[in-house]
Amino acid sequence: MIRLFEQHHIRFQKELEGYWDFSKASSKNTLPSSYDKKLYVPGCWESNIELCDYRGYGVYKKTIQMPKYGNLRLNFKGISHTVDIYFDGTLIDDHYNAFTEFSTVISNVSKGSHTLVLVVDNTFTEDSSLHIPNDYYAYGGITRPVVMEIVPDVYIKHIQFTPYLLDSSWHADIKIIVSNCSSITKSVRLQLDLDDTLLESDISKQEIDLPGNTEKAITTSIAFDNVHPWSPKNPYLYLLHAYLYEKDNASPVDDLIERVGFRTIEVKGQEILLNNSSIFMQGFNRHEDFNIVGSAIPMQLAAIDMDIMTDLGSNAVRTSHYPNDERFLDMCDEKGILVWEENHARGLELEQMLNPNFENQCRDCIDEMVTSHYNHPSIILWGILNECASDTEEGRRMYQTQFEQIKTIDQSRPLTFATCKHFNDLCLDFVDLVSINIYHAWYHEGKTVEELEKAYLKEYEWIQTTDGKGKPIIISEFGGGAIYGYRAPHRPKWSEERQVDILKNCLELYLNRPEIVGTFIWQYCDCRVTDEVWGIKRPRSQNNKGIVDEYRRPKLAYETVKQLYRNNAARK
Ligand code: ADA
Repeated sequence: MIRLFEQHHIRFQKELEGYWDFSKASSKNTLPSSYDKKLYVPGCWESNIELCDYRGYGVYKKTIQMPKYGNLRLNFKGISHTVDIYFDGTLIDDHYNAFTEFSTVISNVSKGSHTLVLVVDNTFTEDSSLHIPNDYYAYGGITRPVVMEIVPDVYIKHIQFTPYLLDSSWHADIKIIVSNCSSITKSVRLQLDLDDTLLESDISKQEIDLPGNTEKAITTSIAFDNVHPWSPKNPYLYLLHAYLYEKDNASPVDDLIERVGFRTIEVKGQEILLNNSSIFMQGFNRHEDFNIVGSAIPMQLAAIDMDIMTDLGSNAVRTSHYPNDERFLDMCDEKGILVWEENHARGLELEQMLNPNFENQCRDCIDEMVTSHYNHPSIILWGILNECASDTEEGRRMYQTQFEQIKTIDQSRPLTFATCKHFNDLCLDFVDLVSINIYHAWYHEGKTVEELEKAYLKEYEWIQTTDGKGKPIIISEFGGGAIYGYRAPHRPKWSEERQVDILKNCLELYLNRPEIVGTFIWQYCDCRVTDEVWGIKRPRSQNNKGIVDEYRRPKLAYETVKQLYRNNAARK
């Protein structure tokens, strides 16, 4: 499955799902002469028993059929974590980061068979500043869908839909990026409809001249009558369909469908407002990890996660700590689940942020995340740099650069980041909401609600002396570890009983503070961690703070969280 909705009625599109030839390789430049395995794509190579802890280079090969002569566009939704792409033996592209999509266009491809070879690398080297030994696993493989398309010389590359209210009626700014992959100037025109109703707009009368090998942004603003807003309770979605016509052609030569929702999100005082109504986000931090399939979670299993989180009474999810599979975001759009999506980074100290690749790799991740996920109404917050060096001047410069980059693409969503630099953070002026990761009952002392409250208030009062003063607060991480099946009457750490106590006391405090607008439990499910460095710190080489384990088996705390979240939802 490519998306949860059709994105093209005109453009040829085909997912390259199925077995690909596979071989390990000793380096990224040694293409194998033979392939000894077939691995299923999408998938992690760790799902193959002989590769379950393989860290190295894996070469995938697929023969593809071009049904006709034309421009071949390859769209890679996620390859973990670095890839070199060869087409008919020629290196045509490369990409870093498992969690963001990218595309490449090969012009004038003949009809018939062609060979696609992907050299995938999940090693830990200086070249990788974000995929490092960490408290989650850096899988290897083609972990999200690969899609082949045939596009005309000028095609629709992106659509950005920004809804807003003006005198209580809905409007939207619409930006359409068209790309000319030929070397000659082309003249085209565009047309838009919403759920098959033609949209009258100035762009449908515009002839657009596009020089060879350039892109152009075409913008318009449209007023909409009688549309239903998107909200968690009524997640109303519309299909925005853009058609591209070449000069004098009566029929469109390309199209792109985006699914959109009419909603606004803003921070006012110590509240976060969705369509001018105050909301409270109660949810989880969710790693994309489902035991035997690793990070390559098929949608049937992602749907199980959606059902479990909904059953628990949660209305929000944080994509800790990287951009998520867009099909999961499609599910959040349909189910009305609120999303905090963040760029890829976890717990990098200044020395790691000073890796010469770090700033460019963050820049590319942010650009790809915000551009490709822009239209999801469920995404209400952009986050960056979880628990990085926001307590240093050099780190502050990088936080500022990244927030400014997001704002050049999207001014419609509030910004935040999860800090653990308690009493020392230097970056609270950059955010619309202050988000803190606090583990008083786990890493630090403090068991009773009173002790937790004392510790929380001390930090809240400090925040009021900084640029975070008066801003809404999100408790972006809190919780404790529990080994599934470990029960002990004296409620020690790692027992399920202790996790109940921690979450009960934390939620009783955090759900009842007026300045707190969100709670994200750490974490939804147990997840595999990198054996290097983290294996010794994490029993079973898993981060065991899930409410369910890596097989989605509920722990004792499941019912406690369910009751507290559901009661809170009923009150709000
Ligand atoms: C941090 C981090 C999480 C996880 C958590 C833990 O807050 O953001 O990714 O590592 O600690 O389990 O300790």
